[in-house]
Amino acid sequence: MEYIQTILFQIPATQLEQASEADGLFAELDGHRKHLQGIGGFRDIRITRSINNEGNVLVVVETRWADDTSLVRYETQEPNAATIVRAHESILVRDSVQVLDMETLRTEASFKQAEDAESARERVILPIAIPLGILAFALLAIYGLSRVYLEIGGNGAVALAAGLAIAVMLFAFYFAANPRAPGWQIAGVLAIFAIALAGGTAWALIEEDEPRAEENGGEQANGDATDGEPTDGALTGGTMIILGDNFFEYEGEREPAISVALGEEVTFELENQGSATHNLQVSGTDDTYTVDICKPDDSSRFCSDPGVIGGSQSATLTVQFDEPGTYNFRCDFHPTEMMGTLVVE
Ligand SMILES: [Cu+2]
Repeated sequence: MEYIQTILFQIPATQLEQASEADGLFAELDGHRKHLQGIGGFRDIRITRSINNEGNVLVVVETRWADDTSLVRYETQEPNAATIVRAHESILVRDSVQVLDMETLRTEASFKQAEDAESARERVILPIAIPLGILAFALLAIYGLSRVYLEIGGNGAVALAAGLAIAVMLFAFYFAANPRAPGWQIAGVLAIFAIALAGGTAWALIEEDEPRAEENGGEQANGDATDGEPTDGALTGGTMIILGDNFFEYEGEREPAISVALGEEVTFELENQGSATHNLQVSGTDDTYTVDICKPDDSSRFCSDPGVIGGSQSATLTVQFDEPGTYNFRCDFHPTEMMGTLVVE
């Protein structure tokens, strides 16, 4: 911080010659410079004048000081620049003398300091933060997308991946064609993608947890139920079929196609995890459902036992096929929503 005494005054152009004489005002200010150099805290004196050649000439005398006490001490002692100027008041424009005490707000050096701090931040922090940010984003994208793809599965995942690839290409094309696109557009696209990705990941993780818990339950039931039963071979997974509101689920798959070994008696555990009433009727040999609500003792078709399964109730389904083929099954209460197939081979 620097303190400055600024003296402003005007000299009529007609008096300039007199002010410049050997014993004139300017010569006296020149001499004052030597005096200033002996005063503690003094830094610099500068005398400037306006460069218009007509009318009054504005003169500025500045003395610079390291601290305000040096400046105040200087101003209370004589001679000082103000008393020298005032001694020549007769050649000045009347009442034109102003004395101002000022302090420096900004200097080139202080600007430089601020810039250096900023460029240091750019030099050190950005090269680390940007790659780390990109890495984190990429990991989130890889992890989240893989969760979402796994959860969707099959053609849906292929379609989503293709759609994403096209979207990325379109955005890349847009920003390549518009290099002056404002930053908020890029940030907006990234933000929307990040939000969608985070949402999709959360959804996939939640969805994934549920069937997984059910699968574990199914595997346990499998271990209990299949002990001593001749169900090896075509039955690849557990024997648990879940009935929900309103869907069949087998090994995490909705509207499942379940393999059954030809000629073998297979018993499935049916667990109604929904709150609605459901059941399971396997279509007859002519691939039709001729009864509204099947009964387990109906020899023309396989039916859940009991034929009506209340919410949170369990049942069994025992099948044995002598003909290979695909046999449809449904819930009699939700025949258009709950269906699946038994693949006998
Ligand atoms: Cu149902």
